[in-house]
Amino acid sequence: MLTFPDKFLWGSSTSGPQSEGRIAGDGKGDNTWDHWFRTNPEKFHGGVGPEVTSTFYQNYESDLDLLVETGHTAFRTSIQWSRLIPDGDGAVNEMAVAFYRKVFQGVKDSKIELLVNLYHFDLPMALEEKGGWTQRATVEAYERYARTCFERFGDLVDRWITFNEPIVPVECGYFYQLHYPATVDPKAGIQVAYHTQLASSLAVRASHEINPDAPIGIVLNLTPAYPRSQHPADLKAARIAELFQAKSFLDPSVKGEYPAELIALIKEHDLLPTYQSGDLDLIRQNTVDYLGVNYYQPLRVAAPKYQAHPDSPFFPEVYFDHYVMPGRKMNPHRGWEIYERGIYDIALDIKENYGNIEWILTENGMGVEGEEKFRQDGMIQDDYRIEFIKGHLEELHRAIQEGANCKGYLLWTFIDCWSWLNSYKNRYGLVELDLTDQSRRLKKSGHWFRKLSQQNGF
Ligand code: BGP
Repeated sequence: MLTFPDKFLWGSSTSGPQSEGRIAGDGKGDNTWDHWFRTNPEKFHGGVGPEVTSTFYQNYESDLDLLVETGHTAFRTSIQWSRLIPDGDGAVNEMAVAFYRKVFQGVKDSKIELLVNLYHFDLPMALEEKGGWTQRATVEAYERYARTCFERFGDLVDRWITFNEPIVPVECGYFYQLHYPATVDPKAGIQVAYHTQLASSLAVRASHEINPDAPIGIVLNLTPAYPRSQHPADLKAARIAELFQAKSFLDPSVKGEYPAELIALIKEHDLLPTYQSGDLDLIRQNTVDYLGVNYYQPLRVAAPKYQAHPDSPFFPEVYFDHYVMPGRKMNPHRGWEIYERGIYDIALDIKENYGNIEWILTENGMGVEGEEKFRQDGMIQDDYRIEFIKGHLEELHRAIQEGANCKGYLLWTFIDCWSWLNSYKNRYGLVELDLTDQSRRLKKSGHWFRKLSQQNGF
């Protein structure tokens, strides 16, 4: 039996844009996903957009009962900026305030620790139309939005989160064309990354002013970059990949400063963002109280085989190739590598290089396409998910024994939810969602998770 520390948190994560859905008259404004689905529905798996998702807006009361039934002692969701402030800046939608207050109160009444994220890839379209995160005005609007959240919900929220995986909209929006505005513009991408960090630091400052007792953190998708070999060229590739992928937000968020090598590389490509005097002091003075870590799969890299064409726009992959390790263990239902040991390595990195700051594993999970095929006697028999969770928990437990400061494990996700361009392709939930009538049914893992939480281990 592996027993976790006292008061270890057991729960799951979801986000507003992936679970709430929209109904007529709810006052929600468009975010970039609503807009993009209207103009380019073909980009979304199966032509399924963000309109309905898992109807949490209507069904939250019975869904909160399911949190209890599946043994949650912690729950993480996000406020949709475009629901609270439909135009991104300006008037507050009071219906949204009422909705979030009811949800948060319900979570509190169930004695579940509540983590609330302010931003999960969902920029209000009105701000995107003015240039989005490339503009300093968006940073200022975000700070006003964050302050509104702290003032309106501060009495109900246990832990705040400024951003979820902030590197993802940078990579996907300005390099790989997987998020709106789906462009290739490295200069804009780096400006966006910088503005996002600045916004996060401003939110930390505001939160400390308004709710000094509530910890505030940032959620990063961390993985060490594993080099193909110990060849110096592979080691260099891994070091640089990690600078872009992880340290670009990890260092300023936790240490209050950017790695000098990252700044030098960006300068070399003439991509330094515009900034104002005082910004770097602000980042230095407003570091996070704790860290959220999302971990699904490792990043493996090798030295680049080819040199980039001089006319090609800058990509971080100038410095590394993605590497497929022979014999890797796969989740065949999602196409991602499974490498449980990654958790242990992340934990030790945080312990040794980031002051052993308190952290929570805020996402980890196994996506499965076509999960209906595992139904037997009316229930999804997701033993593969239980094994996946156990494997990662063993590594987490080992790290905690060695002094890692991890306070909880949140699975992605609670009820199967809609996921960006993948829509409902990959199911992750402890609870199955039937898309034909939106009914919910516990999976085998939902029952198992309750026991895990009750026993504080397995
Ligand atoms: C994470 C995101 C989540 C969720 C998850 C699963 O990176 O934070 O929002 O989407 O990935 O992704 P997918 O459905 O593409 O497998």
